[in-house]
Amino acid sequence: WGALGHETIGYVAQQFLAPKALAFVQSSLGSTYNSSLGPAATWADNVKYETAYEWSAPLHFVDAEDSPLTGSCSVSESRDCGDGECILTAIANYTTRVAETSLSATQRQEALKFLDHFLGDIGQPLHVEAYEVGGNDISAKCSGSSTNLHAAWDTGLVEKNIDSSHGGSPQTYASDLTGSYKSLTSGWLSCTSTTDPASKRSLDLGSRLEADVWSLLGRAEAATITPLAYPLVWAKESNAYDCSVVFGYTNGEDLCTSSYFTQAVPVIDLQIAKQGYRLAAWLNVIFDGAT
Ligand code: DCM
Ligand code: DCM
Ligand code: ZN
Repeated sequence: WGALGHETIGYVAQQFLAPKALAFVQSSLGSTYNSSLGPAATWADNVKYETAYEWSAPLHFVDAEDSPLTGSCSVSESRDCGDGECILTAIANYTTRVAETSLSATQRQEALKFLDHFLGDIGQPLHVEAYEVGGNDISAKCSGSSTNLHAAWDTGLVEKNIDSSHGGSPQTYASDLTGSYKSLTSGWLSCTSTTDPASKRSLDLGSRLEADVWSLLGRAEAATITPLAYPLVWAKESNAYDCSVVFGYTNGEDLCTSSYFTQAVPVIDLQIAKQGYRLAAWLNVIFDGAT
């Protein structure tokens, strides 16, 4: 995703943080980022072009060597992330680091900013696809401008959607999404069948999807987080869209002014809302789950 998509995901997540996760986010990010996952979500994209952070560029995606044009979509950790340098392992790594109290405040802030960003990117179908360099090598048109398929999904389609339906603002988009998807969120967290809400102690989410967050916290308390399992589930879910809407354009179609746009928008809305909610749930498990 581009800046607007990432900021929206951060703003969605910020609404659902449990007390300890919220306290960590606020003090770690501080005034530089207005104490919020929204403004901090784009940091990882800004630094990847700096020499000092070049190493982080491959961590924004996983090149799934599947075959979306023949209807065969899949993600495999061994096949697609064999060198251990992809978004799956990055999420596992920064999950450990954000909670590691022996690291410096700067290192833990960096881990938080990477998680804030990578839980977003993993929901973008073309960040979970090797074909034509994740669509970067497929030329496309968006509202009359020349672009490529990847960039259309990162920015062109998202901007048109935010401008035409959400007042041009990522904060407004985030609150619109939170309202529309409230009843669906429990399914977004489930990826194993084990549920054990062992001890519903001091977490006070008020009306904010308390039961759903607790069902994940319960699993974590019972079994500890398995850092790679969840990212793989999320990756497979977004990769599946590469076999439906993503490559379903016709030649020369303007992606942002045609039926393609109408089909892409519900996927973009869902993926952004879902990853925002999962980011909050993830941080809640890390910071509030073990109390
Ligand atoms: N930082 C940032 N934006 C940048 C570069 C760095 O917010 N473009 C943050 C990341 C670190 C801190 O500032 O937490 C110090 O970064 P560094 O160690 O790269 O100087
Ligand atoms: N990207 C991707 N998969 C790849 C290569 C790149 O998802 N195999 C993403 C990262 C950026 C965008 O595509 O969001 C553009 O990449 P770059 O800046 O490397 O051209
Ligand atoms: Zn990115």
